[in-house]
Amino acid sequence: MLLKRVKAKNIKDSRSDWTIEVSVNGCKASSPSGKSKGKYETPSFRKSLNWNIKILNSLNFPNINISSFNDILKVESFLKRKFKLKNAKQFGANTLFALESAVLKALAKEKNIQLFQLFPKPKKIPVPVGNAIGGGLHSHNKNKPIFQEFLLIPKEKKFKDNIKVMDSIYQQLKKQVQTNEKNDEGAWQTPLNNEQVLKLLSQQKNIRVGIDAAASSFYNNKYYNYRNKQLNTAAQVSYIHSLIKQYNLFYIEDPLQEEDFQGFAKVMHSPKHLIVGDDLTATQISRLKKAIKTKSINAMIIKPNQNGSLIELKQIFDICKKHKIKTILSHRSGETMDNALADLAVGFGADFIKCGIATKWREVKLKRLVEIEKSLK
Ligand code: 2PG
Ligand code: MG
Repeated sequence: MLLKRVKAKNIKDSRSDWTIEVSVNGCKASSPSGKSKGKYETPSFRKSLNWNIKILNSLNFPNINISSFNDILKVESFLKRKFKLKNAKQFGANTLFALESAVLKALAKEKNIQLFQLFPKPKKIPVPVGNAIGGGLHSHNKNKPIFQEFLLIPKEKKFKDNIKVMDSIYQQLKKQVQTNEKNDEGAWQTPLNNEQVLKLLSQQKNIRVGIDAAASSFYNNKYYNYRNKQLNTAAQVSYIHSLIKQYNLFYIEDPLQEEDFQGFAKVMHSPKHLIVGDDLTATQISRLKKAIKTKSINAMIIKPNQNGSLIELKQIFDICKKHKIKTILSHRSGETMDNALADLAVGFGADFIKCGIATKWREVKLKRLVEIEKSLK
């Protein structure tokens, strides 16, 4: 396939913020955007959204022949040469990710196969990690839990059944959280505090419980700031340990702030619990390598638009597999209607996918996985 007709425009995401949509040979792809952004994320755009759109629309791509996933490297090399970049990511993570996904969609279309089939032997369907109740930066009510996400991780065999379980618990929770407002990711907003929410969740049947503390968002001047208490690092580590024990937490994302590899290592205590890096690792190879060296995590959030390069994303999956780090491919809090995340999760062989439970932007990804699961049989 020759890379022709590359166009870009701005579209609104689920938060009504502007983001980029790229089309290649008529196939469209877009990038989401985050709010609780990691300090080490690749910047979304080179100069600005509008600059990237203008440049893409005026760029003459030479004859780049794409016949496999790895050929997107040719697109990266072209951008590097053209804009004198050390790394194609400097073109802007959101732009690069949208461009590369659009290239892959166009290639799949030309080959008359589905996006996930561009990858070797795609077989495994990831387990969903669903945000049921929210607090932190994604929620807009006055009294809210400090932790950003309270997550449901079902344990049925089939993806289709997993989302049924998630959905029914999500609906039941609506009655118990004292509000029916949804936050940025479609999770219920609530005036309850961390422990009250965890208590509710630990009473649910057939489900594992998780949190994304997003601890950088309430860390200030060496203290973790809660409604009625301030904790130093040592106290935060014991607090997290006590929550793991009391509420039988299976999944704990960003329990400490994004610089604290040592703190994460102290939280790690049993392979039965996933200690997940998100802001800590920021989908960067160098951060992942450091986390491996310091034994800080046994699972990693991977957000395509936090890096930009799908080639690097593949390397990240490979490193994780080699070091037995579980992988969680993840959406952002500001999402688009693009469902490529589902195909990428299957293609890369992700262990989990975090893409919410409710609202149309999240549902398109879940539905796509149900479709893929059916077609794999
Ligand atoms: C997170 C993400 C997605 P954001 O912290 O895991 O849930 O949030 O996209 O705002 O960075
Ligand atoms: Mg997170």
